[in-house]
Amino acid sequence: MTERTASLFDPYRLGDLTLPNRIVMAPLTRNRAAPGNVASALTAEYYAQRASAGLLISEASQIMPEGQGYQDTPGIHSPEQIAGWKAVTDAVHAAGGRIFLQAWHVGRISHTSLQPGGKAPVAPSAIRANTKTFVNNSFTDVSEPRALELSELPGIVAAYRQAAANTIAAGFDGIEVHAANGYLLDQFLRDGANKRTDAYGGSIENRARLLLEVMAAVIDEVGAKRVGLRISPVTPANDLTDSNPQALFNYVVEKLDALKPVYIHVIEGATGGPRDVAPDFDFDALRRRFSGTWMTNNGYDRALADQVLAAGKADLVAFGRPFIANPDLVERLRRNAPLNELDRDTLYGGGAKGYTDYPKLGTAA
Ligand code: 8OZ
Repeated sequence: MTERTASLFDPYRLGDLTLPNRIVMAPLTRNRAAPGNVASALTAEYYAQRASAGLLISEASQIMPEGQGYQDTPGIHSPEQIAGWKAVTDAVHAAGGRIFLQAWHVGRISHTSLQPGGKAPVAPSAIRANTKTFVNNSFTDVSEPRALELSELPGIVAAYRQAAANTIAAGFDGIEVHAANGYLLDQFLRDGANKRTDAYGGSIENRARLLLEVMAAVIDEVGAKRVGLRISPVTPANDLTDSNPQALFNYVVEKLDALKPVYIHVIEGATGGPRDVAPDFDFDALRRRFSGTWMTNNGYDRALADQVLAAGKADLVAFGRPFIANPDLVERLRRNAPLNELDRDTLYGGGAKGYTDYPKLGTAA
């Protein structure tokens, strides 16, 4: 018998879920939450339109008020937010799909105008990032953060645990912990942003401590089969640097393997940008350290996805921007059909335009 290599269109068993294909919709920030940072009926329609993906991952959603860094991003901490998301997950399930929530704390990538009481955003250390966020309808420099006290860290872990419980209460199939792109958990990991001298700073073991505690708490709360993780080992996003990302992420992935999250989702390269920003970084070294599902992302098209699946370098492939403009991306990839073009002016904020109005194949534009 000849063995056929995996295809994007083969089903895949992820924990207790059967995905009809290997195509994942990556988390995509769209800044369209209703007042109270609640996912709206339009958001339910948007995700339901994309339910043919093997798995949908929601846009990043703050686990607590302090975790917000951009205007109009949804949360997963209030009863209204849980109810808003429940309507989304119901719509996705009715359309035959599966959806994880991406749980987010921005740390220092925020602005005082979004923080409770107008206070400083929180971070591992009081070091401002040289980057901008989107508040009051304009791009604005992020605020100077304050360093979290050691005594506050159990509260951060508890907020992730509560967010995981809320995620399941909202009907999601699982939760993805966002440890990528220079946000709070990534800030703790990296020595460019983490200058702490306590048990959460200094050595790689110490810098990885908060992430590993969060993962252990979330897994304890909802079960490892419903918990994934996103990392971006080499991205320069949000002004975050590290002296030795290979050693750091080799350690992180090795430790995570013992916790058995259902997947690790890796952004290969600069988020939304070049895949080859760090040509010497060995992503295979990470994969070798993890026995669970390996999900890759960043700049994929069908040819590249076919190639990594055939080579056994990934189990699932996440597509980001192509899913914004192509609700039926799965069918278009299957047929090698042309893709709709992305309208960059409607990426962040606004209403249905550039959100729920991209045409499917065979329907009028
Ligand atoms: C784009 C705009 C704002 C936030 C990320 C959550 O990079 C984001 C994000 C992306 O992970």
